Amino acid sequence: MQFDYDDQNIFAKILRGEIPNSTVFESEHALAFHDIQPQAQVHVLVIPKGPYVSLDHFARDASAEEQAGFMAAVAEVCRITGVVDGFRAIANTRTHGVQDVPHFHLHIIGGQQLGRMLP
Ligand code: D5M
Repeated sequence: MQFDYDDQNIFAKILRGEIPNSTVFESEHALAFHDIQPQAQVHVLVIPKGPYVSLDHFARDASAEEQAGFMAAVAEVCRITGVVDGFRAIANTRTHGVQDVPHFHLHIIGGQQLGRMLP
């Protein structure tokens, strides 16, 4: 599978500081910020700083250090947002997964009781 990264996507612009974001947590390898269209009381996006299009791209090509840094950021977001009663983590991927922004991002959604997901 060929992954072609478009560096004009909106999250690439956020990473370059070209457009603002509401940062929750930042580290060497990851940035987490509030989703602009929140679907629940907590809705944070965690993105790697590297140029990865999707979860499968990141899982295949990111270094162990980048992957560990990303997962550490997820843990920090969970701690900061206080989702002790649970949350949902979603990585919409390509067309069937209805991915709008072609830079890998994990939605962390919670802060309230969620409904069951349908396909
Ligand atoms: O959804 C992409 C998500 O990214 C969607 O929930 C809106 C959010 N979004 C889009 N632009 C911004 C900015 N500028 N700040 C914060 N959040 C944003 P997906 O279908 O998973 O690709």
